[in-house]
Amino acid sequence: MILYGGKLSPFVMRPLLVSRAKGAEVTLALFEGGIKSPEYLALCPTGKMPLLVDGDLALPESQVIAEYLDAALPGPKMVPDDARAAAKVRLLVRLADTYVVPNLGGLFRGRENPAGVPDALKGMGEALGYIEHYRSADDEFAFGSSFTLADAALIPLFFFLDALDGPMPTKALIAAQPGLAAWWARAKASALGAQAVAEQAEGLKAMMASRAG
Ligand SMILES: N[C@@H](CCC(=O)N[C@@H](CS)C(=O)NCC(=O)O)C(=O)O
Repeated sequence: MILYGGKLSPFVMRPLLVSRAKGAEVTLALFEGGIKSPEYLALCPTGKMPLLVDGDLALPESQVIAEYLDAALPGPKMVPDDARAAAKVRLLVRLADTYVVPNLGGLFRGRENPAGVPDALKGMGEALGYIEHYRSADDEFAFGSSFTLADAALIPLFFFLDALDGPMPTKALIAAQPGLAAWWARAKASALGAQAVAEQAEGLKAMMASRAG
């Protein structure tokens, strides 16, 4: 199995985290020729990362890959068996993808489009509020007492909320949600979270250096 993509991408880090949490880290690689090459587009017409190749299966979309790895790899299950608990895990992921991701895009594009930043900040504050609403504040992990698909989705997105802070008050948005803030402090201090954050920070530094040069 090869997972194509770079570690800075929250969508690449999501399935990578799932594989690590299951104790069976997938091989990560950059696609030779890049994600806009005809060879890549033949496997993945969206031209986005990540792409998982497992034999004759070429699977795009981070959450689909994460669910596939959960089903295909040995190790602890990333979705609880209980139907209600499973729905809550999937809800947190869906809220992240539907509300956090688009606003993160707005914040990330802030340098080129500063006019879009206030709306993105407002939207991000609301998105974090939705997640706070559906979490139990005393849950150790995003949901419940073990690492799930929800942690795998949220950790690499929250990395950017820390990283973008300064010119934009993104840490304050987290602090406004006490349960989530406590989760994030625990998540980034955990072995899996600290590794992901360090790797994304390295990726961000490399991206900034390439933009500056
Ligand atoms: N919905 C996709 C989003 C993937 C995505 O947007 N990946 C970005 C990297 S963070 C990408 O490949 N962008 C390149 C492009 O759009 O040209 C997923 O969950 O996998």
